[in-house]
Amino acid sequence: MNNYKRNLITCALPYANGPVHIGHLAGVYVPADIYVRYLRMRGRETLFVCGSDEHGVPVTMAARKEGCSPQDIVDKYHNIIKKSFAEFGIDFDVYSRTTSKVHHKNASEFFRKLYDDGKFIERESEQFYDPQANVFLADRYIVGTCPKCGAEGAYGDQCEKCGSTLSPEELINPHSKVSGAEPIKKKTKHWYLPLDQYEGWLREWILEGHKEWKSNVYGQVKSWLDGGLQPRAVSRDLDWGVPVPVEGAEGKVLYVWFDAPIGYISNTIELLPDGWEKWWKSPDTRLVHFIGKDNIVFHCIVFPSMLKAYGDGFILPENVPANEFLNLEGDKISTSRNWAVWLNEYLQDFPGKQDTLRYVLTANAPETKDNDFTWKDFQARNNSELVAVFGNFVNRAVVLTHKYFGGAVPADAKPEKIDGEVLAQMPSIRKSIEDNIENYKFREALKEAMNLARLGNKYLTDTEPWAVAKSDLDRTASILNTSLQICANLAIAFAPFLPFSVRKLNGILNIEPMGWDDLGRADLLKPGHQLNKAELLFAKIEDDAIQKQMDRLEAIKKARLEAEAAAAPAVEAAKDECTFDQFSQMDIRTATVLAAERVPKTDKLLKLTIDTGLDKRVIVSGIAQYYTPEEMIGKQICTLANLQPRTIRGIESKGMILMAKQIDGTMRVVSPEEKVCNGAVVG
Ligand code: B3M
Ligand code: ZN
Repeated sequence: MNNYKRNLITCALPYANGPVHIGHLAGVYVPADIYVRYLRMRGRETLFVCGSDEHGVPVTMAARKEGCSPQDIVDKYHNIIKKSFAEFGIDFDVYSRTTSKVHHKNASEFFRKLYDDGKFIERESEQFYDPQANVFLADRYIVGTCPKCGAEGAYGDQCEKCGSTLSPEELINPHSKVSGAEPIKKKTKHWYLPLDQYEGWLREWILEGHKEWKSNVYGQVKSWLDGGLQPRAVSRDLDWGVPVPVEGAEGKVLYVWFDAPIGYISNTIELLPDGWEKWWKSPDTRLVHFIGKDNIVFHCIVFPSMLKAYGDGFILPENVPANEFLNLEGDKISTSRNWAVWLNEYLQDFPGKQDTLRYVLTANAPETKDNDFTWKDFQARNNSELVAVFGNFVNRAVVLTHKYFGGAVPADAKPEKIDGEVLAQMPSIRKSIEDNIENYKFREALKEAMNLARLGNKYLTDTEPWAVAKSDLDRTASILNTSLQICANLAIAFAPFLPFSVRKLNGILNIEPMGWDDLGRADLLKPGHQLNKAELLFAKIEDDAIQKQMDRLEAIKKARLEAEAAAAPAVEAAKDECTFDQFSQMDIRTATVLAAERVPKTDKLLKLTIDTGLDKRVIVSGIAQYYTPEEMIGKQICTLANLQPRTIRGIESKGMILMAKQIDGTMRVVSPEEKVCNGAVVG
């Protein structure tokens, strides 16, 4: 355990532009909650801070889509999100919002101090502007045809259809989402935080000082730093946000990623107006940010640089255990495509089953790589782990105690070696749970807790107290005593993970919640202690409930595919019919590019030497705009091998390579899905 006096734990502030889904829960909120519950059980002074992120373009976009004001949007979703967290037992000390008065004042003062201290640079730049609506346009507010896949409605920063990252300049027929007008470029002034000035300091603090950070986090920070940091604009031309508190900054607000992390501080101030400083400015406080991988740069580079620039004793995060992403049934979770399991909807379909979701999301947490949530796995883990192992064990122990001993914990009347052996494993399980939680390995920690339940379940199966009871009640008493001690230990081991079930278990065992230090003890329940009646901790999930969820997703996917097909871009007109013979006359084969070089004095041509399996030959191909020679070398391609040779720029070209031409005219080579031998006939 660390030696800090207190722990300040924050969770990324979710954008209040939609409800939260299982991806949020798995990546950020459940792990943070487990961690906080654990620290509290160990008697550590801990503050758990979160709130809604209510500024920025995502909110104004949602308002436009739903035809209401940004304030309406954030009011609606802030409440839905806050309720979902409470319902799932994510036990924040404060859950506030960045539209609060306290935050506006705090963020504004924060900016002003950096401004007064000369920490910003001012710069003019050209930004996209809607000449009809007279507003500057964030990249997301510019839409057009995707140059990569031809989809309509691609955004200035990304095409949601093909996933390509774009810049507004690349869009075909760009127009403003606000008025439909074609955007123009216009000069505007903004304030920048010169991150480049913090590079050396960041290197030393993280790359030298925090080699223990998770490799995904450390690696991302390293590649940002190795790439060189640029000054970052901290203001925007937008009418929604914290106004820039500087004269001559009308119509400008703080960039959402500048104000949002300050929200952690504001929300602490709101909760503890007189006591917040010890949480943010004392070296005795350990700050840990729980976030998703897309937030790493902001929490490891931008926000720390802001705090450093501010000075005044602000502490920096001691760790930033960011997780990767959770997919849903093999596809990326997406709010705009409605590909998600929303927490509010989940609870309508599975009332009371918060812990099942907490369990499955932790058991499958995307801690080191992206992971997939499937409804079948959800059902299997509920039925064969929670119900069949943990629930079944507790239920058997309690029911048998009622049956043979009137529900009173029996004395350890006739111990045998196996009892001691089983109980002796508890301290090492405890140690393993601790080590894993303290290293942010929650899925491993949960597995260990489940191992304790497995141990108990197996012990009961091996000792068969129901059979022993026919001849030896003293021995039965010992078996049940041992089993009940394990049950009580389970109520500690699972408490950080499954708070609802543990509350129920404590009720059944008729005990108060215990501290972490009691875990591993074999005398938690005294002989004679009266249990309450048995109740099932978990209920089986039937096939039809799972089918219903899968059908829902299937319908969403089908609707999307149909909509995409309807909106599909025009393709080249169909060609005339050909006969099979005509087709089979074409000798199409796989080949590997051995060498590639530009044909001198042309922009378009590459000279490729390829191995066709039949021979090695030279092909001149018009792909230099799409591929560099280096990219082509080693690639496996398909070639029309029996095309009549032609001389191009004095080079004899034998055959051609197969290319897919997209509607914008760009080309990609056609390659076998996996490597095959050269000379394989394609047809
Ligand atoms: N709202 C981004 C996100 O949900 C953002 C986090 C802010 S944390 C200060 O990905
Ligand atoms: Zn696209």
